[in-house]
Amino acid sequence: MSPSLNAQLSKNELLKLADPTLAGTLAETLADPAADHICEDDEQFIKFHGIYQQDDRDLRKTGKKYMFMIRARLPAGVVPAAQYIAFDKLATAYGNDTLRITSRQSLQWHGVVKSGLRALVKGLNDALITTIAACGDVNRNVMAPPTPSQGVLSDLVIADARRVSDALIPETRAYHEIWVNGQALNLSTEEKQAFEDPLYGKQYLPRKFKTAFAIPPLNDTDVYSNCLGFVAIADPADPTRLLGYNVLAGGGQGMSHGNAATYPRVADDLGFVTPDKVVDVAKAVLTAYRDSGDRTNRKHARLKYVLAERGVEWFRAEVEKRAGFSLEPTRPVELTRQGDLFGWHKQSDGRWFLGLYVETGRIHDTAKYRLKSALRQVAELYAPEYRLTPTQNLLMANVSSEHKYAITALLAEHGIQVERQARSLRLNSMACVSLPTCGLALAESERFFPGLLDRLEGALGQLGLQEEDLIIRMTGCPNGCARPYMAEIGFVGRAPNKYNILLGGGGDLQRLNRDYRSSVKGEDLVTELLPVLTRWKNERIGHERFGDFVARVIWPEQDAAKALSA
Ligand code: SRM
Ligand code: SF4
Repeated sequence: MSPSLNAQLSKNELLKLADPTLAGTLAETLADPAADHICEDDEQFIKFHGIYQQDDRDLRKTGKKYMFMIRARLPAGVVPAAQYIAFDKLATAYGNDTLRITSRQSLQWHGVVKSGLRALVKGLNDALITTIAACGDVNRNVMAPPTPSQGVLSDLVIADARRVSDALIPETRAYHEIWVNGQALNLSTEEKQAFEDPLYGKQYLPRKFKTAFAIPPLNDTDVYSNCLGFVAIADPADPTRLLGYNVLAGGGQGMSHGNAATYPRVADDLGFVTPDKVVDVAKAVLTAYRDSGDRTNRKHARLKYVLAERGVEWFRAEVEKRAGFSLEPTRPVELTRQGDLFGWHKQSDGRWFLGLYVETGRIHDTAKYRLKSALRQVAELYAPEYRLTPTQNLLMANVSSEHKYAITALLAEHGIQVERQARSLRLNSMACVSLPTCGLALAESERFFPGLLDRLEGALGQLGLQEEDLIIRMTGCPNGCARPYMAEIGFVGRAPNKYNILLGGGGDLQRLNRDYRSSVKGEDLVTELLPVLTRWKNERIGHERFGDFVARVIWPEQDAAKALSA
């Protein structure tokens, strides 16, 4: 690399170049009982190991209380019972006694102090779960439809998601040495600098990279919001036969307030590939991004900006060149709705699965609702497979008829109903973690959202709209971790207790919403929405969804008002 190019690289790029093994000084700091936190450079390396250094923001006034968040790598969100039991125990022993289902079908442990960090990560590895590449400038947790209702096709797609996930894992030995063997990587500085990952090279990716699979007609993985998407195409004559996938590229959500050069984006269609080519095409997309993404400005480094600026034709040609084959034309397909199913449903193999609503994805115990204890006991007694959904909910899969009633009874004893668990507006909605753990939060999200939904439910009840399907998402900042820009109603944190309201995403999660109001106080959000909800009730056509009504009626009005004032 020329000295001038080097000078322009962002700080993260220089760090990766200085130690491509990603070991940093993590082993040394872990071995030091006096250290309660890791240094700034290691904060970047440790992300590639699936870990974030955080501090409890509720306690900042009295000084920084350091702690760590650990994220697992769980392709398709599949968690066998034995692993779940281990996860639960680790959360109690080393975390804040909760587990958090993420918006990408993974699990997080929060509130882990440094003295428990290695034990937790080692415990996960002992349960045969890795955290490598759950964060960092690499391919993240691969999403795939968790609902077993699509039978054989689900199994095939989950298997492909796993293959892609495995093929895109970085190869550094640092992770294993530090967390599993509990020792430093035994290499000199020169040897470390000489390391080169066969796929990622020395500098890994310019930024994070996200992959998801979908099975039509469901879009439960929000496939258009991912860097790389695979939409399964089944044989119309035999829906159990997987013909291949439409490949999408260049979706993303994150943006920054007041910076028009950053924006959410819906992915473009690249073409169709057969299942045997899935890994090759994933590698081709990833390396095309590796070599074309912006490494000077991390706010402009995601794949979506490459697609937006160089165009889909250029990118497709680049992918085809690297893959060594041409993509066939995209096949016609329709994704119609989000898709989590709640309550008991029969699987195609005669067994059952139960969809459970998990408020904001937080698995914990309260006096009346002991979800954490219940999930642990069900896992111990009946060993179903747990599956995490991209809307932060949980499925218990592969349950026999004889266990179905016992599980229902056990859940009821813990205050959990399996029928009518909540109204649709809650079931389809989600909020990001935000305060007190997220270092980037500008406003509350997870802790504020349930109360907001209560008030919204009240207002919808007065309009007779309480049973309507609505996709509502909230985040504590514009980074978009709960994918708020795809929602029918999105609330995005702007400052403490202030939110932007965005309206008009589609029920099929293929259309971005648009700004409606900015910097609204938390207590005024429902009042701001009431006029447009009332108009929806009075002016909708048939069963028109809220997002479609906004796009049909409100957006043209906003455009006309803008044109007038211009
Ligand atoms: Fe996220 C950063 C939590 C899904 C876009 N995200 C963060 C951090 C790690 C804050 C930080 O960098 O210090 C948050 C940790 C909070 C905490 O205390 O746990 C965080 N993101 C989450 C999770 C846990 C939200 C949740 O409530 O479920 C999700 C974990 C998913 C997983 O298992 O891998 C999560 N993040 C997302 C998504 C949704 C998705 O991927 O489908 C997005 C938008 C999609 C996208 O990437 O475009 C997302 N997170 C971001 C961004 C903005 C990136 C950008 O391109 O601008 C950041 C900030 C950053 O990377 O600098 C961020
Ligand atoms: Fe934190 Fe913002 Fe992501 Fe919410 S959206 S978890 S506040 S980074």
